[in-house]
Amino acid sequence: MHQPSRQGYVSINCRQGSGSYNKGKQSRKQSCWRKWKQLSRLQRSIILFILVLMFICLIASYPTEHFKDGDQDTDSNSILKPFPPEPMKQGQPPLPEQPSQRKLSNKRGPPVLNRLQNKGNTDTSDVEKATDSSKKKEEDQGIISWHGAVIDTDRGTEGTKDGGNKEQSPTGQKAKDPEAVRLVAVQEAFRHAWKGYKDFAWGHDELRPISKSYSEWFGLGLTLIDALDTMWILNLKEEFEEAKAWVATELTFNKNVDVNLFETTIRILGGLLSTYHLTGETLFLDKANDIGSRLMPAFNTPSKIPYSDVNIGKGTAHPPHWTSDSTVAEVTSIQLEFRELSRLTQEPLYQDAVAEIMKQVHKLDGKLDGLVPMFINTNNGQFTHQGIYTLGARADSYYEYLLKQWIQGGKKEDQLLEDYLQAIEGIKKNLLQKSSPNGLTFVGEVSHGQFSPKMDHLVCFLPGTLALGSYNGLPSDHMDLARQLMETCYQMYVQMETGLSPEIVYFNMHQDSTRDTDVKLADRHNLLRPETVESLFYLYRFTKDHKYQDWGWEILQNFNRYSKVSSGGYTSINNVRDPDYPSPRDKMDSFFLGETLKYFYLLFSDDPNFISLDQFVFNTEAHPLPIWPSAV
Ligand code: DMJ
Repeated sequence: MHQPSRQGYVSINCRQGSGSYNKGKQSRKQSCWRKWKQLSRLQRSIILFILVLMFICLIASYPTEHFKDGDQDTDSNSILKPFPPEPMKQGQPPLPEQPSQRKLSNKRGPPVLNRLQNKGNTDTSDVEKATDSSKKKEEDQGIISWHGAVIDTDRGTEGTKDGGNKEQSPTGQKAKDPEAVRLVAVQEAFRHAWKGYKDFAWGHDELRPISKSYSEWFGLGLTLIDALDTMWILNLKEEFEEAKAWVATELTFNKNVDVNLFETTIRILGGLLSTYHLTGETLFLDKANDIGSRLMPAFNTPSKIPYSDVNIGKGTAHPPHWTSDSTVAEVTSIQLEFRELSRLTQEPLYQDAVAEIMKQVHKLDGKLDGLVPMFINTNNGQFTHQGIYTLGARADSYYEYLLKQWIQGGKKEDQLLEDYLQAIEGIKKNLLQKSSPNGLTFVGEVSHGQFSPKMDHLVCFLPGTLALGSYNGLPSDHMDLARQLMETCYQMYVQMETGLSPEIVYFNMHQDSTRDTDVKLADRHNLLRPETVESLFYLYRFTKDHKYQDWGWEILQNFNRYSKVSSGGYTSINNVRDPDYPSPRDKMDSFFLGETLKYFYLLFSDDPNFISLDQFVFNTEAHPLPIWPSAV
C-alpha cells in the first residue's frame, strides 16, 4: 500500500493497490519513478544510504551464507569430490562438517590471481597462464587450486588430464593402490617444492616462492640440509645426489655469522647426523662434527645454561641484545643431537654440556606440577618471567625431549622419565579443558593462576609424543589422551574454511557457544607447520586406524589447494579462513621439507619397519637418530 510522502517520513513502497498492480511492468516503473521524483533530497539521500548499507551487509555476510547454502550449489558440487564422512562413533558428539563436505566457491579465477597481478610481485605471465588454463580445465576435470594448478581428484595432487600416473611407487608397484598413490603424491609435492628451491633459492636458507627469490637466516643452505634425509627416505635419489654434491663442495661453516644454537642444532646438526646414519657416508658425519664443535662456545656462560646465539666463524657467543635470558625449550631441546655426536665421536664434552642443562632444570624452583616457565637466565641459571605455563612456543619441545632422551638412551635415565611423567600429570591437572559445544579436549595455558583457552598449533606435537610414550610402556591413559588431542588438532584444520589450521586457536567453553573454535585476526596464518601430521604418523603407526591416514590425506590436498605455487614451492599463507584469498606470505620454511613432507610420507606408508620406532627416535625437526644399542 502506498504511504503518503511527507517531510521526515520515507516510503519505499511503490505499489498503488491491486488495481495499479495489474497495469503491467511499464506503468509500475513510471509510477515508481514519479514517486521517487516527488521525494525531497533528504528523503532520497536516506533511501540511498539505506540501500548502500544493505548492500555492504550483504557483501559482508556472503562467504558464511555461501557455505551454509552449499547444499543447493550444484555447480560447485560438481567440481568437488568430497571425502567420505567419518563414521560417527557411539556416544561421540557430532562434529562440524568437514570443509571437503562443504561446497567450495565455484568462482573462476580466484581474486588472489588478480590481486597478485596488480601488486606485480609475481610473474604475471605465469599467473595469466594459470588463470586461462584453470578456466578450461575446471569445466572438464578436477579441482582448481588458488594458484591455478589443477588438482587431480583421484590422486589429490597436480596431474595430467589423462590421469595417467606414470610414477612407480618406492616399492616398484604401479601407483594404483591407495598406499602407493599417496606415497607418490608426497614425492610429487616434494619435487614441486624442491623445484622452487632449486630454481630460485639454491644454496640459500629459504625459498620465497611468490617473488621467486630467497631469504637468508644463517646463510648455510638451511632448506637443503634440512631436506637431505627426507630425500633419502622418499627415495628421491637424483635430488639427493645433487644436494650431496653441494654439501661436499659448497657447504662451509667457517663463516663470520651469528646462528641460533637451537635452530642450528635441530636442523643442521640433526639433519647431518641422521643423513649419516641413513646413508653411512662419512661426509655427513664430518660436517656434523664441524658444526657441533663450532656451536660449543654457546655453553661458556656463568651458569652453563647456553646463550641463544653463536658466531660459528669467530667462536664467540652471546644472548639476544635485549636480555640475558635463553628460552627453556631451546636449551632443553638440543640434547638428542649432542648426545649422539658424543657417542659417534667418542668425545664426551658434547654430552656433558647438554646433560648439565637437564640436571639444573630438574632441580629448579618455579615449576607448576612439572610444567616449566618459558625463560631461563644464562647468568644465574634461574627461571625468569615465571607464572606462565604453556605447551606451545618456548616450552613445547622440553616435554618432547624428556621422553625422547629417555628412549634414545635405552630407558635407563630415570630422572628424565620422572620429569616427563610429572609434567604429563601437570598438563592434565592445569591445562586440559573441554570445548563447547562438541567437547573437544584441548590444552590451554595458565598465566599467573588464570586459565586461557589458547592453543598454539605447535602443541599438536603432543598427541604423537603421548602415543610414543605409551608405546614404550608408559600408562595407557596417555594413549587415550593422545587420541582425544589428535581429534582436536584435526578439528583445528577441519573447522577452517581452507581446511588448514591457523597458528593459534581459542576454544570456546561457554555452554551456549555455537562453535568450538575462534581465531583472532592476527593468528590466522598457516606456516606449513608439521606438528599435526607428525602426530598423525605416530597415531597411525601405533593404532593402524586408517582414519589418521585419511585425515593426513585431506591436509595434504589442502596444502596443494591453498599453498602450492605454480612456478615451484609452497608458501605459508596469511588467512586460513578465506579460501578465495588465503593471501600468500611468500615464504617456505625449511621444516616443510625437513618435517611436514617427511611425516606425510611416513604416515602414508603401511610398513611398520620403515624407519622403525624401535630403532629410531626422531628429533624435534623430524631427523631420525638411532636408539642406542643396549651395550652402549
Ligand atoms: C620446527 O622447527 C621444530 O619442530 C620445532 O621444535 C618447533 N617448530 C618448528 C616447526 O613448526
